[in-house]
Amino acid sequence: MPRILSLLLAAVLCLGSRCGFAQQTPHADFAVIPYPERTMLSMGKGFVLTPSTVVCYDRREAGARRNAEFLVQYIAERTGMALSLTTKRRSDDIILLTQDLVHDNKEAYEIAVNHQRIVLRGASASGAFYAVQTLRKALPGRLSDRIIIPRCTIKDKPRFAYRGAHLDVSRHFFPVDSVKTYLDMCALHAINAFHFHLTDDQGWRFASKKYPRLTEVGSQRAGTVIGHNTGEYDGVPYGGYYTQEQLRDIVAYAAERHITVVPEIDMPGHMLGALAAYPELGCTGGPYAVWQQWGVSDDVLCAGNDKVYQFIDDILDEVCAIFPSPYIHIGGDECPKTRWKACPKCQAMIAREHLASDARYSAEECLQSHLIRHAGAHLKQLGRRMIGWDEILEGGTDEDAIVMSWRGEEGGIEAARLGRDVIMTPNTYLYFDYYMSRDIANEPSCIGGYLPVSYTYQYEPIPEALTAEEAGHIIGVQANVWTEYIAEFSKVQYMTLPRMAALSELQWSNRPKNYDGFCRRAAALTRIYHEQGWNFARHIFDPTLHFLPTDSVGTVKVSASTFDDAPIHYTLDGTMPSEASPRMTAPVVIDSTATLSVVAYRRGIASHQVRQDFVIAPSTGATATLLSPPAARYTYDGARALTDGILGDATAFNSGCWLGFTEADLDCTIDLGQMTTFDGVTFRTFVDTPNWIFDARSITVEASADGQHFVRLYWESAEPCQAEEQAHVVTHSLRMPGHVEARYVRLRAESEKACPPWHTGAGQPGFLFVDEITVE
Ligand code: TNX
Repeated sequence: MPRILSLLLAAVLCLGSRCGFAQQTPHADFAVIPYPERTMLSMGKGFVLTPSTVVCYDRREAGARRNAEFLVQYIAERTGMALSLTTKRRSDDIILLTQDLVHDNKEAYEIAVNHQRIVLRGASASGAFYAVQTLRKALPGRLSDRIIIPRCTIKDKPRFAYRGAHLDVSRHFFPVDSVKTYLDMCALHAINAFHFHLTDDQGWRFASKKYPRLTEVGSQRAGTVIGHNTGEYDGVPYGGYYTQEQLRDIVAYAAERHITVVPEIDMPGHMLGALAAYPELGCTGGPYAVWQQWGVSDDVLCAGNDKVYQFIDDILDEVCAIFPSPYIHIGGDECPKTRWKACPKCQAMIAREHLASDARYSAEECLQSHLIRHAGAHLKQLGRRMIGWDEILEGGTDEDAIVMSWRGEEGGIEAARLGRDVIMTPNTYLYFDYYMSRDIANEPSCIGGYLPVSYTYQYEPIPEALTAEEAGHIIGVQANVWTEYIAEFSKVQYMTLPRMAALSELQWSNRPKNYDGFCRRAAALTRIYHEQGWNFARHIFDPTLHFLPTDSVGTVKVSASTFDDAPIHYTLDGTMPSEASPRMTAPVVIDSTATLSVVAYRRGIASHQVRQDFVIAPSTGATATLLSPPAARYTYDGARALTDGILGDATAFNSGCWLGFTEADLDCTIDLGQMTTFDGVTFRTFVDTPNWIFDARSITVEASADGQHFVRLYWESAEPCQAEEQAHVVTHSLRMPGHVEARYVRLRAESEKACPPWHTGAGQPGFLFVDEITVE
């Protein structure tokens, strides 16, 4: 990569001097997002783009004219030059679009630049479209009537065939123009599938001719909850829907940008929008209301009622008539079985269809799979394939169902092993409704979580656990934008950009990762965001903290960097660093409780302030070793989190600070480095029973001088949890029987193996979330 850059620079400088241009002549840079597979720069003159350059296409090639129009538009937006469009070839001063690349991947393209012409050659209209996007992104983004395009050849193709971005228009509604802007955002990032989440508990947005009340009643709610399900409502009626004509317009707009609109009708849960309109579709008959709060409702479609199956068929017929997508999403997520267990019709259906429980699945889970299979079979008759969230695995799935793995990667792994095609969209990396900074006080309010751009960028969509054959079932990658806490489209953009750039790299590029290089390219891409008037987050410009192994227990060692080596200044008292504050040129060692604050300055302009509290105990920085692993999706950087001086925050279990154990226990040994006297051990747990997270059922502490022979110092046990407990932190301060001298401390905390009978997960394993163990 540095070699390519320096070559590029050399080529450009050489070009500049040969042609006698001043060095400031703006030049294109093909280090774009997604990063092209191969870029070969050559010596010699490049192409000089001027207003006399023409864009030429072949009128016999379908979609060619539209591609050419896009290119003319982009060049005008990025440079101010208005080029003309032609079908007449000439030998000089021309950008030629063709679709005659011979390649087995229809989205592949090549770009060849010499001093006479630029040829954008796609293996199809889509391939040519991606060539156009690459050239667009390579342009310098500066008003100019002379731009040098370096002489080069680019060969590129996508890694994954399905490259998705999702938008929830139910929780909040976004008008057609916003949806089109979202499609423009997708196009810029070479995304080819728009997952349109059209229905949910909070509003039905798809106008049905056969069931008009779905929008008359189901698209409107009486108000919206204030904050995080506070029980207070704003009382402001809210609603909206798309007519079939508008939906067709969206489909056409997407198609011009080589994007398939994949509609989702979420069933059998998340259906209050429909139930409010047609209460006879529910188990109790209602009355129901379009939901004003967030979460998972117990009221779902009645799976024992033939009318419901008819409703599903009818709606899918209408959906398929509007959306030509080969895939249709039927949801399938988060469907509580409470109503079905008590519903005579559902129970009769279970009996009639012999949907008995087995070792793995309950009868109600089999009933869910019965309903989902019905939808899948109907879609098949219509020549379409069904996509569902990973819950469709419960009770079994049909062979051609496509599974979207959202609860981490586990569902995707299971599905691939079963031979099902999979789209990876794990919430741990690809939920753009999660916070992208830890400094949530200075962020617009979000649903929770912690998902900085770097997490998304680091994600590898093919799990290591899969064989090559199983890996072949991972057909794509997608990110989701749920909008419970996103009421304005500008906030959709803020949450999405530039995380979408990281997504785009995962979806398209197969090159080795380099986060700093990514940030440099993303910074260039933000100029297009800016030109387009799109709101975007600026965290990539902030310093990144690096937590280094410490040289002495009782301290932490931290460094900070930016992708462009902008100077970083810091303070240790939590105040905003100014350019007069010390510069962080080497790692800082912190030996007492402090707040580190770092800021990057560029031409006098400060980045955000990145702050980190450290609570230093005598054992901070000691090596922690886990004897049983946390759940893969709650492992993050592993055991080091337990002694890093950073306390898990009290707002969310999935903020990246807390290690989450399920089926396994916390079993951790801390090496204090030398014989140490102590009389207390403290550790913290995060309890949040609605999210299946319980406190420890028993705690054991042992100590050892040699790491081999341990002596038990402490033991306690606790009863099962009696009632719902909202998110909170419990600090377990354990007093040892006296002063102990040891080098190794082993702490075990047993997780809840069976959720208590009153809990929705009764009998199934719960979670234990732990952070920061100290020995003092
Ligand atoms: C889970 S992802 C949901 C959505 C929520 C989302 C919030 C999925 C299939 N279900 O209904 O909006 O979490 O992050």
